[in-house]
Amino acid sequence: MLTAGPAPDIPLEDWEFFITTEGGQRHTWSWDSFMALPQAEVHTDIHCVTSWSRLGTSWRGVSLDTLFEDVDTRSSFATAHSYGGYTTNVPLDDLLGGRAWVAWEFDGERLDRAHGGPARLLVPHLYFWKSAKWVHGIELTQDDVPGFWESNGYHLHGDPWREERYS
Ligand SMILES: Nc1nc2c(c(=O)[nH]1)N[C@H]1C(S)=C(S)[C@@H](COP(=O)(O)O)O[C@H]1N2
Ligand SMILES: [Mo]
Repeated sequence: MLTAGPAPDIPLEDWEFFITTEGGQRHTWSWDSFMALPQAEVHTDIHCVTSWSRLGTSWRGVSLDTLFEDVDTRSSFATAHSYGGYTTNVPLDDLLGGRAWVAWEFDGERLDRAHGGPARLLVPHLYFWKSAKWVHGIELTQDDVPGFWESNGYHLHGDPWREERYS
């Protein structure tokens, strides 16, 4: 599967990234404060659950480790929320340790709207439906709450090497 619903249009001056914790704290970044964070270059393969893989893609963005630096949480799970309403659940451990980014550049160009611009989640070690396009923020949860595709029969975790496709 590819994209559910139309691509939302988010002007950079309205864009915001949030992380909310189980205790009710809300951390937010404007586009400018997000761009002022340390930026990472990522070279990786990506795998869609239905058919395709793309080898050797290049991205630039901010590591989730950077965004979580000041976040105090005891949650084990996260739900990524996208502009437009898409959600996907990921264990918090899969977002940390240099394995996930909020990416805004693809192959040297600004990420275009069709592919999730201004910014998308990039979690390349999981199936690509976890890489939420038009990402708005991360909600931390104590329980693993199925997101959009996970509620429609796809796997809660989605590791391509274990072929975790369907639940
Ligand atoms: N917001 C949002 N993100 C999404 C999706 C979606 O429907 N909505 N589809 C997912 C799926 S199934 C895939 S394979 C990739 C497709 O990304 P691409 O359009 O850049 O190839 O986005 C993922 N992220
Ligand atoms: Mo997909």
